[in-house]
Amino acid sequence: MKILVQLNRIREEYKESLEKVRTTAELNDWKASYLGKNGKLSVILSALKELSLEEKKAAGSSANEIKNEIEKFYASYLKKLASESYLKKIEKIGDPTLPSVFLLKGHPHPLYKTMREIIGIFVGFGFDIALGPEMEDEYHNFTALNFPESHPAKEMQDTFYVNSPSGLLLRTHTSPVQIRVMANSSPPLKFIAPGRVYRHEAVDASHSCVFHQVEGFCVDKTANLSDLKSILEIFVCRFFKKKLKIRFRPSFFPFTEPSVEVDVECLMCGSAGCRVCKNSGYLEMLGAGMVHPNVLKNCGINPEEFQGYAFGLGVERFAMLKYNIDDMRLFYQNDIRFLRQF
Ligand code: FA5
Repeated sequence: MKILVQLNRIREEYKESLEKVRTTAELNDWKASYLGKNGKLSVILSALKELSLEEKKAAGSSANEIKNEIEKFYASYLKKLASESYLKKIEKIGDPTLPSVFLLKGHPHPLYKTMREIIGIFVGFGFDIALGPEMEDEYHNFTALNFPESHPAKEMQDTFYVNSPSGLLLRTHTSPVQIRVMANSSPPLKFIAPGRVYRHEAVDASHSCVFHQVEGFCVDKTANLSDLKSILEIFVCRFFKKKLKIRFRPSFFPFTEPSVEVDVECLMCGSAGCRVCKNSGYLEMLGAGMVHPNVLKNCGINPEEFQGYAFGLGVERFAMLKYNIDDMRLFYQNDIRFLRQF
């Protein structure tokens, strides 16, 4: 019987053709080529009606057997393909049932932490916060701050000029923010100005060419040197959470008169002398003084009526002393073994 021969051929062939199937789409095509509307088996099944009852019985049962086998193979192959594609995905992403890899959690940089702490203490003392640009002009960075034309800080060796003819430069300190605030508002004023500053100078354990300062200034009718001294003493005590030896040294800044430099005992060596404090037992932490009358005048404030104090502290130096870091360069090297300790 011709139909039985055809059925036998299908039976021999469908498993072989299944071996070539690689994807679900190919598997669907494979099934359709036998059981689809015009599939090989469907065509045979529709021709059964032409046969005698006996022949119909024999061919029909054989055709149904083949149909069931194809359905069974289809279902199990579909499962196999699905699990293969799952395994491929797993290979790509790794086994999700394994314990997770230890992921480092980020945290604030020690300088940022120090800056935040310093700001917090001064805000607690009633200081507002002002910000200024890092790219400044000569007027705000030097002239209005009473720097004489020939001051060495204005030399190219000390200042990074952005574009010399236009007089733009990277600010060498946060003091220009004093000018910007005083020129735009009237006393009483009590501000801090945190930020990054730049100096064209040699880098060593306690000097960087990019570092951070927090400027502070207070202008009103009575602000005086004694207020400045107590504010700084209380600040140092709060920041280090203990009373440290502080030294006020007479100094010079064009924008303050009188001027002082404030040193704090070196905790690195317990004041015995080390490379960080250059064997002096003290670390220079900030500059300060009473705002020079010329600076007030430059900002339209009458020095006969108002007076004020100002200071500018080095954030890196405070962080070094607090965390016992003997080299400032560690802050900028992004060595995870260092940063992880904070
Ligand atoms: C000034 O910059 C003044 N503008 C500070 C000031 C403000 C004085 C208001 C009076 C009134 P000085 O150059 O000393 O001053 O720097 C202030 C502090 O910044 C220093 O005490 C030190 O802590 C820090 N500092 C200075 N140079 C560097 C540097 N190269 N690297 C890191 N920190 C520095």
